[in-house]
Amino acid sequence: MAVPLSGLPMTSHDNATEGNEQMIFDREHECMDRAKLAELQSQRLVALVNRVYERVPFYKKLFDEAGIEPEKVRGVRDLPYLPFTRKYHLRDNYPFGLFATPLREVVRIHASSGTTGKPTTVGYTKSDIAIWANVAARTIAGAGGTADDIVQVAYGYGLFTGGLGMHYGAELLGAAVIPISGSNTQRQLMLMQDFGTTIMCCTPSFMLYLYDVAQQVGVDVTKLPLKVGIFGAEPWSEAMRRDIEAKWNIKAVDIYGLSEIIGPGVSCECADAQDGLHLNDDHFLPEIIDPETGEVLPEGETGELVITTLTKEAFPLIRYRTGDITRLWVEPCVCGRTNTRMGRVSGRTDDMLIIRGVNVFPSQVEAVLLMSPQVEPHYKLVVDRKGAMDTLEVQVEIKPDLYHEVSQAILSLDDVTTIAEHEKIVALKSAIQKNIKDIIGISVEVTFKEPGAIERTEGKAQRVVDLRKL
Ligand code: DLL
Repeated sequence: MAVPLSGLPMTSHDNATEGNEQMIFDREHECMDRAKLAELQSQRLVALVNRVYERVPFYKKLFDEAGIEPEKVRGVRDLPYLPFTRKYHLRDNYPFGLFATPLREVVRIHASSGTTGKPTTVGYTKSDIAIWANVAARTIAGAGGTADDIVQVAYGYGLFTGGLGMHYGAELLGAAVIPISGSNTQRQLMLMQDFGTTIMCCTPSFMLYLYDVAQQVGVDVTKLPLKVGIFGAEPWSEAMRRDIEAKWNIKAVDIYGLSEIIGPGVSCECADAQDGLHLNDDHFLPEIIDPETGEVLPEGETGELVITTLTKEAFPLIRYRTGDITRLWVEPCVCGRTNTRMGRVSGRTDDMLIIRGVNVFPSQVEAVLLMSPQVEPHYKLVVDRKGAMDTLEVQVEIKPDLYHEVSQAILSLDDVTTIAEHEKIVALKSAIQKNIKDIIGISVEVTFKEPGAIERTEGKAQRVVDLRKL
């Protein structure tokens, strides 16, 4: 028997029936009999494989090289034989080479960080946007949201999928959306008070930061009508959940997604159980593989999450390696949902960092550093968390000739900038910081090091030191 979420009003929306059943937005698909679901997934997979083979030259080549004949694919059982797709395939086909529909059918384009200078592009048809709104609405309903709620969307709006994804989901649910986007901390707090926000959507670190600011400006957050937060887009922990829940006196649920697959809404915890993220597997077919061998792992084992988009038109992906480490299980939840559950993302298979919700690859920082002829490609990224805020220090070696011009003391930059050498160094520092902000989208602190100061290794360079304790 499902346990209703204490403290939440049990108001109804279109799919409402009895008790906490009203929290399930798309009962037909979220609570499907697993055998029926497998049939649906199989039908969708067969259609998808044939569609991409016919429409996307990249897939034709990929399948031909792997000896896959689309007409022989019969269903989900054949999935492990299909080749993987990876982030570099997106980069190699930038910007629209993997689209499976003509551009005239595309109604939206988003993008996220690529491994180098160029972003990875994703496109949506009208039907894709409708599916996205549906899965996002499922997540908000699962968190306890209804048409009576006021949803403050403090994920960024723009090329990032967070803002618009949650926005469309909340509207489809019939809730009132406050599309405030990220930042604007004081205004966030003001609107939470004045508009009576009941559901907050943002990164977990931003929610902690917001709390600190509320303390500073004297807002008693426990008096707010806020009841739940839908937090994701970056890794966080059970300890952070407890901290947020205690400070804000709310329920905090974990939402997962990635732009390549659709954006937020791939999976999300229900507020009833907070026990695994319900993965919308009628649209996104998940597998867990051993990242080293590529072999599919049995249910419950931890490995890399691989997703096949079963229904997307403009930008379908076959066996996309997300790089995210997690596990999957299929036991039905106390909330009544039968879809696959996914554990918290516990890490990455690659070196992607998430700094204040922005995905950053060390190679992107390197590409920006290389734009400055005065520095060497020897660098180290030091990530830390000051209060609730992630910080990134970019330590980079300066070229020997410039170093000879300026003394080591000047490199510390802790003096007044009166002499010419100082000014030169200060200008270089701000130029690099500005380039990183403009190109990658995050503020960093650049620290210059003398030539040879960054440790050299014979094997893979250790570029990142992550001091955050999540
Ligand atoms: O972060 C989409 C999103 C927006 C998800 C809002 C949730 C809420 P990308 O910018 O493409 O998309 O980044 C995707 O972020 O592969 C994970 O590594 C990480 N990530 C997303 N959600 C979580 C989470 C959005 N709940 C990448 N826990 C993914 C841990 C997460 N990592």
